[in-house]
Amino acid sequence: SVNVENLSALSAKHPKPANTFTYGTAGFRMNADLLDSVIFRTGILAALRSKKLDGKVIGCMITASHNPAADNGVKLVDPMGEMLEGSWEAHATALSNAQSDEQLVDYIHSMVSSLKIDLTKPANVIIGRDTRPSGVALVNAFVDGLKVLDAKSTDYGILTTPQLHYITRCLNTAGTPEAYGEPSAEGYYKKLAAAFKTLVDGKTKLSPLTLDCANGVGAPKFQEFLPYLGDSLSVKIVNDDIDNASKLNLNSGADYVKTGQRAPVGLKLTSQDRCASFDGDADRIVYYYQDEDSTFKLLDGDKIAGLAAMFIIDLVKAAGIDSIKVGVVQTAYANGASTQYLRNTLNVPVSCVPTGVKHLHHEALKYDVGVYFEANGHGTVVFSPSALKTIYSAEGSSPAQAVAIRSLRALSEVINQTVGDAFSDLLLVETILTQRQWSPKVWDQAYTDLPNRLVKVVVQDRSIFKTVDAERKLVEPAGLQDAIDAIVLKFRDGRSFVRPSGTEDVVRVYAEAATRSETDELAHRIGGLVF
Ligand code: NG1
Ligand code: ZN
Repeated sequence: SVNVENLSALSAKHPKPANTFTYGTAGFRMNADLLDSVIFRTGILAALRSKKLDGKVIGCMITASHNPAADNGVKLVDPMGEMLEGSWEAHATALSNAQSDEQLVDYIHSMVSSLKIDLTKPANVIIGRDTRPSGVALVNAFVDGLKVLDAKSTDYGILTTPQLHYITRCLNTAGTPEAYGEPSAEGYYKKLAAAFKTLVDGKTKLSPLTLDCANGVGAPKFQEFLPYLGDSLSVKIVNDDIDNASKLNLNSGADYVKTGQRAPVGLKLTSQDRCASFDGDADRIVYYYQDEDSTFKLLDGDKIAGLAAMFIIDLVKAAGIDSIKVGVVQTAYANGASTQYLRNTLNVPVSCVPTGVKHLHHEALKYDVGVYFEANGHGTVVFSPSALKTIYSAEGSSPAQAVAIRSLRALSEVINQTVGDAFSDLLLVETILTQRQWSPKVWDQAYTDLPNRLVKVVVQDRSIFKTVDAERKLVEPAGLQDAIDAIVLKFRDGRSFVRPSGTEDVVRVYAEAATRSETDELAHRIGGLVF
């Protein structure tokens, strides 16, 4: 059983405030001042998780992604680089809310017995954090949590979220046939750069990409990455001021660009220039450019998914291995025009799942090659073991087939298969645009987005909103969905849904329709129903 004296001594350093906490879609995330006890207790949970999995390495990332500089957060990563198993989220929540050391010990013991955790097993945990100043103290709180159960920890310092996922998987697969790479940031750079160079080898280089790093961890890390890419890619980094903490995500970054459908500060858009924005922990990316008539054009996660699916389908055909079936996974926030394009033009199966990467990732694993993206730019591509086997054993019966097979192999290496990764997704998009010699405008021509609007509505209690059908329909409060349906019917190409956010204390209203003004009116009217 747990050494209670040891626990009490450590716990006394991390007293719990009166607040109630929830481990949500993105782990725990809130103002950093509230996080000390939560992160200490998440350390205890990480140690339990590792012991449960026979000492496998568990990852811990301290970040609040696109949220303001004053926030921070924590999420745990399972051994293969995936999000913490869903059923453990409730344990995280319960531990964080225990009112006393006694309750804490009781809960740990109840987990030990119900989950059959052998406390004598070793525990190994690795830690990464973004550039937030609050990160250092929170790492210390987490390490204190690990000490409760004598877990071994390695602090990797500042990393992007996807790098932490990558390293976790590398450590757990080392020396096995599934070995994923060298477990370090350097190993990550080498792997991605080598694959990218293979993919663009012999092709005419594109004009430079302007990259907004949201004054976050993506800036120093992409800078660190550039030498590995050599002259295969030219990138001009903007918004790279990580020394002024308050500038993090401020009027910049993927979330700002996607939500506001406008360019970030610190970046001058000129006609046809290719630009991209990372979010604060570099797991999301969106592209954009300015049209001849000076309109801002967004190439979001849906556009990236369409581009990637198109390219992979062509490549699989060119390689002569079209037994490999490609599928795409979206959420309800995907633009209706993108779903139409995927289904009707590319003829790929499309699934819709609830918000949250774990749902998308899980569903994507059902395809040979599963492309998944949230509209906000978080996503990746996963290759099933059997698809990888086919790709690595195929030889091709013509030089053209051999070239396509080589590209597919490199593509599976350039893509971070553990989680959505802005660096890796950037290289994926740059690969496709280079191979096709496409401008962003040509990419954009695949389909035209329906005008859309996403609004936040502050309500008294968002827990009364209950959804079904991948969050597209409300079952509670009673009658509300009928009222929504009646309004939507009146709008051409109208679609709207309402769901409680999993990360903020708001209800989100999404609307799309044939024109901008109809969309705005639809969003306004549905918002009025909720309020
Ligand atoms: P919530 O707050 O549950 O809508 C938001 C994003 C998700 C996802 C999570 C995790 C939207 C509409 N929602 O979830 O896509 O990224 O945060 O960060 O963008
Ligand atoms: Zn993020």
